[in-house]
Amino acid sequence: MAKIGTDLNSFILEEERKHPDATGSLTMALMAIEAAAKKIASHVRRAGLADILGKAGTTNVQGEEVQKLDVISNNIMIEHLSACGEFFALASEELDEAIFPEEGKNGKYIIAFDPLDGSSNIDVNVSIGTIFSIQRKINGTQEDFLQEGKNQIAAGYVIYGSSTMLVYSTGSGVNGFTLDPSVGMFLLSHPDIKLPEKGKIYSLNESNYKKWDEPLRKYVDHLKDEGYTARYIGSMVADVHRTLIKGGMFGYPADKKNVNGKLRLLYEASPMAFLIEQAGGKSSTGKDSILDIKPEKLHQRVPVFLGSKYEMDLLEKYMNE
Ligand code: AHM
Ligand code: MG
Repeated sequence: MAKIGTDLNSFILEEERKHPDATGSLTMALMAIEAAAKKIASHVRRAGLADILGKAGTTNVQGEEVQKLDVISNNIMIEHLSACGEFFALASEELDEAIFPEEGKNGKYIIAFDPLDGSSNIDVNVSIGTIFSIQRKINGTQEDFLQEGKNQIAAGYVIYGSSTMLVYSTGSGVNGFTLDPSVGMFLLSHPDIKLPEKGKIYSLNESNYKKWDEPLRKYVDHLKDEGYTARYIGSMVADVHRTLIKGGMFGYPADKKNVNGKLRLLYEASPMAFLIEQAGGKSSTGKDSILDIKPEKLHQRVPVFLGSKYEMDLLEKYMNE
């Protein structure tokens, strides 16, 4: 196992060496994500100042147009992911359709991302994040994004919390790196993350309780009867990060109003399901693994449950009774 403190670039190169047939494409792709993450982190850290220096849609004291943080993050992702030349196509929560950068015309991969998830938390200084999912290019059309999550080549997120972390997997476990601001590098801080078999926390937006179906209500009541405690941040990245480390469950279910739930399959549910399963946990729609869903469209929504084995098995028992 790599040593704590190993920097992300060395770690990625070391992983590449384990695959003698690797061409270095994935390495370049991951390094582009890392560069974008550092830039977005520096903007997120100044978010409060943006209010003082000028709001979105206005000009700041330097007379520059002030952009919203999610627009800035989207532009940074597009700039770096395009320039690296490894991505044939990019899909973003912020774009209606996929884009095909000129520099990526020979790229082997495609990437779907949410540049800044949890945007309702920006104004109140609570953790937000960037989520990404890398798949292989097949035919070179937008349809290539409609592959099952289990085919992901890599997936991960960056959390802008009390520290900035990058957590990712290429299909052989999950590793977490913390940005050391003094050297500007991500350093391995959480090697080979594994969820406990059973946790103590449930995490859902319980204000929707009355809109949930009966089996889900009974399941949550069961967890409470077993003594579980509640944590819900309302930033998927932060809620999933806690679940990866402490176990328990996180969910954004379907309800009477949102029949497919709220979260998006390609750049929220699927990459997080990949990480949770790589870390020994389970993902579920309530019936099957999220990684087995065949997507039908780019911005499709899906009910999401992620967590430790015990809580997920119990959920499926209630949901399928
Ligand atoms: P966003 O992509 O508009 O930021 O919405 C996604 C976020 C997730 O981070 C979070 O899990 C969920 O929305 C919270 O929704 P709610 O406020 O309904 O609980
Ligand atoms: Mg989002």
